[in-house]
Amino acid sequence: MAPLAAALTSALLVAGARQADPTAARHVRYVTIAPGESPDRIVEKAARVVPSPNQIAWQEREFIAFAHFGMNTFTDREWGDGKEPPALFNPTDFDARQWVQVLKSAGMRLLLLTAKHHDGFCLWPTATTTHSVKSSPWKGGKGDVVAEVAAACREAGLAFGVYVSPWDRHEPSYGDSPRYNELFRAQLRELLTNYGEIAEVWFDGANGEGPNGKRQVYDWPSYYRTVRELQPKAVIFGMAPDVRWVGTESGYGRETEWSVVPVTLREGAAPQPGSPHPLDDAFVPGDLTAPDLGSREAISRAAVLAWYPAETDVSIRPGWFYHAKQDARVKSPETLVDIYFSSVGRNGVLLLNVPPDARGRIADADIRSLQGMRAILDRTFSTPAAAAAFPAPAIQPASTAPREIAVAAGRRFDVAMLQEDIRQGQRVEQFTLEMCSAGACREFARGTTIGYKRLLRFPEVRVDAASRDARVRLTVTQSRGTPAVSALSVYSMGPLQAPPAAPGVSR
Ligand code: FUL
Repeated sequence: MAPLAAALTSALLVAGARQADPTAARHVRYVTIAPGESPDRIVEKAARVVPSPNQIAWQEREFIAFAHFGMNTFTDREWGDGKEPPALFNPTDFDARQWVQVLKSAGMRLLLLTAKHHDGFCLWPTATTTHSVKSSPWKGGKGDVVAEVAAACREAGLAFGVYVSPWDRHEPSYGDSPRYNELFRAQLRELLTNYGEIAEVWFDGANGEGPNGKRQVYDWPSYYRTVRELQPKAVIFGMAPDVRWVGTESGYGRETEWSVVPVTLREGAAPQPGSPHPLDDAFVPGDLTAPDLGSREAISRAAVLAWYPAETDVSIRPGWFYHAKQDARVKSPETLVDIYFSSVGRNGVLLLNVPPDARGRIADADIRSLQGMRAILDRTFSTPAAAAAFPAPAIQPASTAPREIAVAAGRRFDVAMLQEDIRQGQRVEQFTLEMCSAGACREFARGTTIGYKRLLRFPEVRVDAASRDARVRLTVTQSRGTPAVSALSVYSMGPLQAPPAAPGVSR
């Protein structure tokens, strides 16, 4: 670690003398690995990969909402087959402001709406097909769900995003690849032009084409180009190089979650270092569901490493769409808190689905759970038992020395929050937390990766009422170069009821 730390520090100093941003020379969006490069060199390169400004804005939202709403809400299904008559779509009491009010008070910062699910029914009056709200009885065919939700978000200061399923079971041109690609781009163009700022575009990987089904070859780079051109601040999720699926729909991310992971490029294609989106033309959407994506072992086989962080999607109910029969199976506040710790607290963004019902409103059971979750989180995080923020190493070289924060006598805590300054990359591989007092230290928790945020729970630690010098000590025991830990705090939450096993999605 020492030679690399020295190299980084001197690079920062040299670069700092030359230009305003002292980190620019060392920080890159991706690295390529030549055959035969040593494991140490690969680790050193991985430590230099950092997020784009769009990825930073996405990560800092932490907790975001999904609203699965559409034809399936009215047919009581999870996947429609595209043969549903538009006449079925008819919310009786549609209220986008109610959605936004509920989700915002739960602490969510963006709302992603299923503008088109696999059944192909469009929630906006698209010019590309008649299979849309325009052909429905809702508001006499003059309604536009996307417009109403986008406006409600804007009004409340929530970011807005769209889920658009490339797989389309209704559209006749689907499978005639160039024709459908053009139609899909036209749909994107409408969504990305007519509804204000779009912060996230969600490209689902699900594709249920059977052996006799039509095979559509998606022109991903052309979809990315459309998004980049029309919404330069949006991140693209899933089948795209900005944000990856965490790999499960349970809400539980990996215990060790790296944001720097290997990505696959098309044979013969190269990244474009000068582009703000250097991987777009070469990126191949792949399966990133393996238990280990970013360890030293996993990156040792990579050809390209990129900043490709995890989004953890999960539904508050067993299904993604609303079904009245699942009203009693809404996840409890304690389960939601447990999920929060295992997603936001494991270097991910939590994307929690709260599906509006056939009235077009969020149901009471979901509201109650969200309020309960928020109350626990607020009670826990509003007042730390002890906290400190550390200066960014770009200003002051990072340190490998243990970090300590003082804790007052009599304090109790059972939660720790740690952050790395991801603008410097992700470097911490292992750390310990100890309680130190009267010349002795006792370990009370340990972990692996930190990344943007790490939350840990542990049996309550009590500081003696007579203690005068109690400190929480953080020691990074293994890292990729000099760690850049930016925050450490401890809180008191109290025991959570053991959450039941997460139920799967039934179709
Ligand atoms: C999956 C879809 O098939 C589900 O219906 C849901 O939209 C989920 C978020 O993504 O791939």
